[in-house]
Amino acid sequence: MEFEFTKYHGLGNDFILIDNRAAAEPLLTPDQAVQLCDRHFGIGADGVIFALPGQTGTDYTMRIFNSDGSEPEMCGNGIRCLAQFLAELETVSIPHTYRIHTLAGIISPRLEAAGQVKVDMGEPRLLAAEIPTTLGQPDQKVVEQALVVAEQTWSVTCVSMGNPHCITFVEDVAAIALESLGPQFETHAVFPKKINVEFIQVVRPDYLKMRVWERGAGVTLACGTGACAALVAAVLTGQSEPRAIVELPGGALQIEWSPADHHVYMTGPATKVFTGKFEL
Ligand code: ZDP
Repeated sequence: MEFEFTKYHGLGNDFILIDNRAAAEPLLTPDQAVQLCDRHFGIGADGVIFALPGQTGTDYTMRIFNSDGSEPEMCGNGIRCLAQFLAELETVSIPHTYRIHTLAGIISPRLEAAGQVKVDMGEPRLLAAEIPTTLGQPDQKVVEQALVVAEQTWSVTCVSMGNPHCITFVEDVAAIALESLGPQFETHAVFPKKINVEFIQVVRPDYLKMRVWERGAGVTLACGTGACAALVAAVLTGQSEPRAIVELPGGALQIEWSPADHHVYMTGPATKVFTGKFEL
């Protein structure tokens, strides 16, 4: 069978987008997604995103498979790409807000001028049981808890943006051995659903630098949910203002944890790269 796809990226976090509006289940299996994400034997991407019909009164449903075939609840860079993809399929006028059903609840990306998308990411979830992690008490926040990884004790803060994140503040993100530390955090026994791993350098209270190891995808150039989780962790630990720029290897996102409604808002670009066809 022949499939059409469009390749998008959000700050170098790249995805294969599939028009799945005519069917309620993804047109591809997780194994096929792994094959397509392969950068040597496939198209190459950090994940495959499906634009499915809406559920529970929403405009559309987003499903995503990571490059290892696992299915995360949410994807921040991905939902900006999905919004641009849908806008192109339907030709909408700007600004336009979509309500998208995800495994992390309803998320609303808003298309703005100059290819920017501002996403209402909802409220962060902070209790240990919600992350989930067995660090600390289930009904308490996980803020600056000691965690031993690679024979070193790290002070970690955990935040769920629908998907789980473990944030560690460091002096210099460039000095972190991400390739070796990332998988050891990701698969640590205290994280039953595994974890996305962010190392953050606070440059100023309104400017954070981040490097990320993603659950199911490894080192990526950017992670939208991770940038949101990092800003929340920086506010919880008194290091940042509620609005800051988060600089990732692929570029910068503007993140705000609104004191008014406690939602996190993420603003950044989503860029179309090319369209193509493949056969499976
Ligand atoms: O939670 C996970 O398993 C992540 N790998 C999902 C993807 C997150 C993403 N990078 C983002 O931008 O939020 C797409």
